[in-house]
Parts: sequence; C-alpha cells; structure tokens
Amino acid sequence: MAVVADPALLPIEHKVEEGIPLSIEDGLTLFRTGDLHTLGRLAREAKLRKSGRKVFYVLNRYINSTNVCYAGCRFCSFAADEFKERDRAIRMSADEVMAKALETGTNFNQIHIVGGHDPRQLSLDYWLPLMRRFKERLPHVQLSLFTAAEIDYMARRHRTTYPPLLGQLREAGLDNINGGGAEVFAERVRKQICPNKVTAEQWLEIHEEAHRQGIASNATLLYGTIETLEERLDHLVRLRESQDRSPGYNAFIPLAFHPDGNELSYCGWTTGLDDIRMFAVARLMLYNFDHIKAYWMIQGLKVCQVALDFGADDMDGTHGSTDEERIYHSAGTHSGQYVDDREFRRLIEEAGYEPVRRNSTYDEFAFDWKPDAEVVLA
Ligand code: V47
Repeated sequence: MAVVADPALLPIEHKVEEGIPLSIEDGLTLFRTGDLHTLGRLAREAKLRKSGRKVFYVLNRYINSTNVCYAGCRFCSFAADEFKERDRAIRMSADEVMAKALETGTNFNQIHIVGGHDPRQLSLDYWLPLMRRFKERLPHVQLSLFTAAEIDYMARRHRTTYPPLLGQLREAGLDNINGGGAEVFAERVRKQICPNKVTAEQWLEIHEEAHRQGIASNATLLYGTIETLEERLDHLVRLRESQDRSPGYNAFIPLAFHPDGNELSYCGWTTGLDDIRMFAVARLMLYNFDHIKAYWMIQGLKVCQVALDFGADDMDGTHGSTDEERIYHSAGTHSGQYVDDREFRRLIEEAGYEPVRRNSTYDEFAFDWKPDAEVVLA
C-alpha cells in the first residue's frame, strides 16, 4: 500500500477514485501539501486512467504572423506598436506565411499560428484565402489558428457575432483554436493584467460555440503573476464546467509567466516546484479534459520531462524553424526554437512512457508516417 504522509490527501484520493469532481478546497489542499510524492502519484494515476502510458508530441510548424497589437496586456513582451516600434514590428504577408509553411516540407501534422490584435492582418480577407491555400497544398496538415481573443477582435472588426464568424473559419479549414487569451478568468485579475481584451464570459462563449460547430480547441491558464491559488482553481473549475456544457477541449496547457521586458516583471519567474504542482493539480481538477500539455517552450524540456510523472501526457511540437516563436522568446524563455522528434521520443521513453505522434485533434500516427506521394508532388 502506498504511503500517504499528508492525511489530508486521503479523502481527495477517495474522491478521485470515485470520479467525484474536486472542489476548490480540495485544490487548495493539493497546492499546499508538503507531500509532493502523493500529489504526483495521484496525478500520475489519473493520467494513466486517461491515456495509459502514452505521451503525445506533434510534428508542427509554429508561426507568429504578426506582433502588431494594441491590447496593452501588462504581462506581454511580444506586442509591438507599428508606428512607435518600427524595428520590432512584424507583419507577414499571406505569401510569407504560406512560404514558411511550405519550407517545412510536407511531413508534418499541424500549423500553429498566433498573432496580435493587428487591425490590418486580423481580417477575413486575409485569413480565409490563406487557410484555403494551406488546405489545398497541405491537406493532411491541421490548422490550429488564433486564440479566442483574436476571434473576438475579428468579430468586432467585422461587426459580426461569433457563430457566423466561426462558421466561415470552419468552412475555410479551421481545425482547432489555440488555448491562449484565457489568462486568468477572475475579474479582479483581468482588470489589472489585461483590461482591454475578450472577457472571461466571451472567451468561454467562443470556445463553446466552436465546439458546437465541430471545431476543437485547447485551454490555458497564465499563472505566476498576481493571481491567488483560489483564482487559479476558480479558473480550472470554470473550464471544467465549460467542458461539461459544450465538450470539445482537447488539452489544458498551464502557461508559466515569463517576466522579461514587461510591466509585471516584478512578479519574477515561477519555480520548478510551482510548475510541477500546477501540472498535477490541473490533472486532478480537470477530470473531463483528456490531455494536460507540458509545453517544452514554456517550462523547459527538463521540467516538462518531470511533469510526465505529475499528470502531463503531451509535450507539444517540434516547431520546425529557427526564429519563429516570439511570445516567449521576447519574455525571456531559455528554451530554443526547435526540438527534433527523436529527442521527444528519447525523453518520453526515458521517463517510462510510450511516445505517440499526433495531430491537433489527437489522431495517432506512426513515428515514421509520411503523407501520400500526391501531396509531396503537388
Ligand atoms: O494568451 C503572453 C501567453 C498566450 C506571456 O493551444 C505569456 O496549444 C507567459 O495561445 N509569460 C498565447 N505567458 C499563446 C497560446 C498558446 C501557448 C501554448 C500552447 C497553446 C496551445 C497556445 O501566451 C497568451 C498569454 O497567456 N503569454 N505573454 C508571458 N510573458
């Protein structure tokens, strides 16, 4: 029988085994326990029930197509004012984005694009034809585009509502909405760190409507700024309720705050222990999410490998370029830009798990899968 050093974890273990949703109180006990080993075991057992020994990765291409943004989020080091920061502002033409996707070759399964609230680029005239071009040239590659914040911005720009906008994006090939823009749902925090963008209610509405239309999505939490543990847990409970109302979230990704070059620098870096606890608590609170992603770009490969024993079952993607990711690189990440899929398999196998190649919606592929010859010749 497993040793449980903290008796407060026993009733929580019982609830987890019975499939009873954990409360915010339970979450606080988990965050505060000194018994890290039991916390890890509970999260690992929950992960094994969800995905067995599988740990996922994706061969993908990551692009930040624009960093022009006027939302003014205080945690952000990525956004640029196109007039005041001409040397930092990046706005790729549709041809440039297409060329970047094509230079990846054909043997990949996802294009992941996030940008800013760019009044020129964030329009249907730009995106619908580009998405159709992606699908024509690379039909096997899933499109994981935008965050709900960008979709809300686009809806306001086009003076439309979410359902018809999402319908147009789905028809043009949108497979998955990225999990960003959620930040922390608590009003107190939003008002202070991101007062000018999508509200918590709108974020949830966009994801729930997307799910109803057959578009999958991810969810995130930005942790390590001014939020309390209760506010982190309130966020997780709201996501859990949203998944019950309108299922379609695949992965939850905890986003550790990066402090370089932004207004919240005084909050500092998260610690390894906080990161590990965050993965485990998320796995245990979000009983109705299939996947918890330890994204190497964010917590770093080493912490992410350890997170596999604390409930995480996904390491995200290869990224496939030398200079593409800018959100975390402008905020001080120590991670590089590219991880070879052999490295994912080595790290996952060393941790005692089975590496599985996936796409955005978690269809599984052999590690040496290749697209049909016609695609290669197209
Ligand atoms: O919403 C910005 C975050 C998000 C910082 O779906 C920061 O698989 C930490 O959408 N420190 C956008 N975080 C990124 C995003 C994403 C990321 C990873 C995986 C997925 C997915 C989607 O980046 C923003 C914000 O929460 N962010 N600046 C910062 N300084």
